[in-house]
Amino acid sequence: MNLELENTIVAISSGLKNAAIGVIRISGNIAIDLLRKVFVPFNKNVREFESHRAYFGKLVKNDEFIDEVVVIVYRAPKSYTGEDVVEINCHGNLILMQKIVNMFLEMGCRLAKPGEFTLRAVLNKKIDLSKAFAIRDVIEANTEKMLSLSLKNLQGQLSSIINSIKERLIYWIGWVEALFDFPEEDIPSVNFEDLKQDVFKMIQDIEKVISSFDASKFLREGIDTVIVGKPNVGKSTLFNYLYGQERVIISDIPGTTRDIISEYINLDGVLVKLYDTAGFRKTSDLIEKIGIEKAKEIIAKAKLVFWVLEYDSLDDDDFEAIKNAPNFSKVIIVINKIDKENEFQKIKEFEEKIIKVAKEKLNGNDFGVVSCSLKTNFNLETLKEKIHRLMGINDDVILIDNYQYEILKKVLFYLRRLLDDFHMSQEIVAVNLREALASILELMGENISDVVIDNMLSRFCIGK
Ligand SMILES: Nc1nc2c(ncn2[C@@H]2O[C@H](COP(=O)(O)OP(=O)(O)O)[C@@H](O)[C@H]2O)c(=O)[nH]1
Ligand SMILES: [Mg+2]
Repeated sequence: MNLELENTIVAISSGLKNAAIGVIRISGNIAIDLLRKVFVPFNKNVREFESHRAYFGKLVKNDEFIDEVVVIVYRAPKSYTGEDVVEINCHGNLILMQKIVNMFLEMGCRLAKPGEFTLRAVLNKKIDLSKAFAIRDVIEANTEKMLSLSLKNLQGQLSSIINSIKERLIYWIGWVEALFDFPEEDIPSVNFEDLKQDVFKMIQDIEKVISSFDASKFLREGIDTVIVGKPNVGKSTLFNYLYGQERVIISDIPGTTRDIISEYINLDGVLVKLYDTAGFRKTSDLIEKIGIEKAKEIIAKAKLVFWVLEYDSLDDDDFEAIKNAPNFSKVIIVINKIDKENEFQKIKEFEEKIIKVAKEKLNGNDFGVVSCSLKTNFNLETLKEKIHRLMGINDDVILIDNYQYEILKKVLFYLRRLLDDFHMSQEIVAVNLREALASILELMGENISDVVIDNMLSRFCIGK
């Protein structure tokens, strides 16, 4: 890909909508010269733009007044991109903002691609790639949880782990390669056991990050979640409870819900796409049959399944409902209507029976059990906690995306191979260390590939 780094780029950074204020960003070596041509400061004493200062004035092009604006100039290398950057704060009218952008295009700028300012920041080593991805995540976060975790990466959580591994790899490469060149007495008195121990620790650090991948994915993409069960157990009541309002018709007539109903729901910071389905039972009703078939399709791709049971009742229809759950999905077994039982002991016994049955009947799925009453709202908070716990979502999650996951797996591969082949030769150790380092550099954006560039340019918004 041709990055055309010599071009000065321009874009609207504040979003393509009308708002009180709009921000236009320009980055590149002619940015400040161009500003000089069209900006007239109200303070007559201003001769030259100082870095990191705001100037109030007007934009004028060929004697035409464009807008009153505040401009901020950041001189290279102390700017977001590492190049000269100008930020124009104008009135946030879309037509006006486009006019200003056009003005700069006519003077020789090029329109920035999405994410191109950030890409330049990476290429100019202002930030590393994990921080660049964190910036994207902060901008795109659609729940508080996602936001707080991406802010952690912005502050360097992931960067510091990767950076530490990078430095240790560099140290060990230096040490091993020195062994080739120098007699042993000139080399620091560490030994191969220390190297092994440290590689082992690196593997553990990376495994910890990788273990967050599923949770990262759930947070980023939302969780496809389906409520299944036989008729009348309380599926639609559960849907309405989680949705927070009456969305689905609830009745004691079995077979009330026939179509699939779905809504996006923010469950304590986690985005869930929740599906209510028709109850599973043998039926001659054509519409109900179609509903059940559709439900099976939804279950087949669900990441999370609520299997709703009614207290003290378990039969073939219950099992039919869960039969199509894929083995990768997590299952929360909701034993509903426990308000019908006064004796706590009996509820406990039923729960135990269900746990036993679940171990037999599920395909090894991770599952949790919650006994509750959707009528009296008893124990419903536990239900939400269970979702977080089962999906691995907690404050320790380190957000990574597919790209980072794939590279981390590569690093793991080389480090594990290093340990496996340790006895063979110093050369083999050195080769594996070097391969691991190359992947780590790729991860940090120091050795940036076209894949990363495409990834960044396609997944960022314009102006960032
Ligand atoms: N006693 C009791 N009744 C409930 C509870 N939850 C739901 N119901 C009732 O069970 C019936 C069936 O509920 P619904 O949500 O339509 O079940 P669905 O067919 O599985 O969608 C309705 O009359 C609900 O009011 C509960 O916790 N306790
Ligand atoms: Mg229903």
